[in-house]
Amino acid sequence: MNVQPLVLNRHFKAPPERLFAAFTERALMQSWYGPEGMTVPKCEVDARVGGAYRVEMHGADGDVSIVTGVFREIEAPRRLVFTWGWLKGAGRNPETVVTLTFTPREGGTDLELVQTGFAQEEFHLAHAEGWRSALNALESSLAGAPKPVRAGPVLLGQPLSNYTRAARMALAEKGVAYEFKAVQPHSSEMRAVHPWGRMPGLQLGDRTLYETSAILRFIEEAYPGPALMPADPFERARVEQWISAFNAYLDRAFVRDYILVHLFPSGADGKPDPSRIEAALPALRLGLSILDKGYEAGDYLVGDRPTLADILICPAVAILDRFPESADLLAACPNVRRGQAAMAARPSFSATQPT
Ligand SMILES: N[C@@H](CCC(=O)N[C@@H](CS)C(=O)NCC(=O)O)C(=O)O
Repeated sequence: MNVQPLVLNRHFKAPPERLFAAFTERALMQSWYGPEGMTVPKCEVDARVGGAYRVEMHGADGDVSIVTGVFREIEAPRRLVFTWGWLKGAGRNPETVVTLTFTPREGGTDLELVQTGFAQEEFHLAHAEGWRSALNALESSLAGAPKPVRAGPVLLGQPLSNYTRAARMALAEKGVAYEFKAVQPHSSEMRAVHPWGRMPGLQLGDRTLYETSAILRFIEEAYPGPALMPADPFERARVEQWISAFNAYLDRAFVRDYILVHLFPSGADGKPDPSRIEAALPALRLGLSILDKGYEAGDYLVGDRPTLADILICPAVAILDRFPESADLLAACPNVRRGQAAMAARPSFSATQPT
């Protein structure tokens, strides 16, 4: 089907150089790109012929659209041609081509925008609507009222906390730019996000989330990047099964009743209380043996790539390696060690290593 090109003309009270820069410089692009109401927390641009750009636009509901392309022609400040494709959001239209012409007139600039290559009429209409709104935003930005750059997510917690590390790993796996604030549990900052004062908590502008499994699911669904949940319903349920089992049984057996006894020793001479260690071993042994069976012959608990289950569990297992009784038990769990090695090789694991 032959869909007409989209042609928009608009006059701006700004010189061509300034307008040209609004399409080629990162900070300026963040100040207006995308329809009104959307913000641009992340933008990368390499304004050379053959160079790429990638703009991540966030809506008020947390919906994310990502547009990306490559510069084909750059004649500053008169003409700019770039490809335009959606990685996320705005349907599945194949890549289109945008040509911008900047003509000086009466101290300002006439901008002509031509976009070609629409596969369907509905994409032409959606882009016409989107560009009209975006050009309104550009006009406001040039007049000194840039879009607020909504802050990216902020994760609160402690680096050594296994739950905090799991949330950080999920953010890293998705390539999400986020701020990490190391705050103490039960501090006023932590309580502002988590009513029980536990770690971690996630701040999204003025909205907050707590409970690691909720945070992990949000990260999986709200951000692009590799899927951390399988597509198959049964496999998804198996991931949920491991998440639930970790929260209900393994975290207690591994972390609360054993690791914390080592990390916060209450015995004589500042050593871990041997009776508490002894008491923790049966549940630790049982948990590890169940986990060991769970891997079967694979590197991951479910399927052939990491899921939220591996991400949730691996930070706790990583700490088990540090203490004598658990290290001995781990030595007898080849599948857990293999799974752990697969996770430890990931950049998300090294990037979140507690120091
Ligand atoms: N159910 C919570 C558990 C969070 C949790 O227990 N976090 C630990 C750190 S790994 C914590 O805040 N400990 C401090 C405390 O218990 O006072 C979740 O899944 O996020």
